[in-house]
Amino acid sequence: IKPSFVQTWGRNNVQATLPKRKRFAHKGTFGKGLVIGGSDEMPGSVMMTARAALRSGAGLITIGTTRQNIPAIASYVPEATYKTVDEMDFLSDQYTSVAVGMGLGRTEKAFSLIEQVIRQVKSLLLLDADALYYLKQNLSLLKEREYPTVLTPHAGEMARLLGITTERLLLKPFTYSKAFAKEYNVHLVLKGPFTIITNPQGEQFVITNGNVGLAKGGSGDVLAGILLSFMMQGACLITSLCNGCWIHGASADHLIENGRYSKYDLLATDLMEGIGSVFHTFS
Ligand code: B4P
Ligand code: MG
Repeated sequence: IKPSFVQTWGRNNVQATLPKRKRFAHKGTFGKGLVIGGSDEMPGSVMMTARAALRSGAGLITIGTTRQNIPAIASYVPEATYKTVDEMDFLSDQYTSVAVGMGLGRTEKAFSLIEQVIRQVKSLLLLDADALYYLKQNLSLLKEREYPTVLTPHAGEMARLLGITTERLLLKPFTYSKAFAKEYNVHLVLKGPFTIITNPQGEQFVITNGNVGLAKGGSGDVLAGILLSFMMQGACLITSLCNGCWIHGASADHLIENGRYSKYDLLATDLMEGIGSVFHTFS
């Protein structure tokens, strides 16, 4: 048996690869990102994704959501610009990276939007939540994409994509991740107490920080925003994903270790202040 070693991505890796903020940079230097999500019933996710992206260094964020949602979201993320989902033109609008799926819902309209995004977006694309749900019946679309695609399932979502039970997936999460990433030519972030990141070549890293305070609705939406932001800021894609996952876990650890919150009361929106504190620890 050939042993396979999976490297843990830790603080030293982040220190060595974190994108630098150059003195004469402008907002365009840090990318133009689009977050598509939110429905009239679930406006919160897209708010958290967009705010987390801006808190993690993104230059410009546009939110694509329903018209009715915009006033509420804009009061939480005034730094973003807005488009209604009907106004978006994926072929002509140029974004460095796009994230889709958070709180979008599972209606025919949502699924049609997700399909358009997967087919037409010519940049880095992150699929989460309802976009992963849609993908189950449409996995072949991934093979047609000419630009990198990132999937961010938790174990339940990953098991569904694979058509197996969560228990079975968790017996061999590295093996299943590698096979899937290779077959569908995607970067895969399998979230959980240990988060496994795999690229289409089958290289893998594991993130072991974070804590059970993150086991609460919304923390995945915050992660999607951090990842989008790192994707927008360039660098090798797997490095960006590893750094984003590490910062997410470290933010939760920082807030709890410093007594700001506990594993019981930590909320996903609290992570926004943790992100800044973690960036402060890097020179
Ligand atoms: P969903 O509706 O899919 O939950 P969600 O909106 O995706 O939550 P969110 O986006 O905030 O969190 P996510 O897990 O993406 O839930 C629908 C159903 O799926 C529910 O019935 C739920 O019980 C089930 N379900 C959810 N997670 C499952 C799982 N892992 N296995 C089986 N069924 C599941 O992102 C959470 C983030 O927090 C990730 O970054 C993760 O790495 C981190 N995190 C969570 N727990 C952690 C821990 N103990 N330690 C460290 N990090 C942790
Ligand atoms: Mg989620």
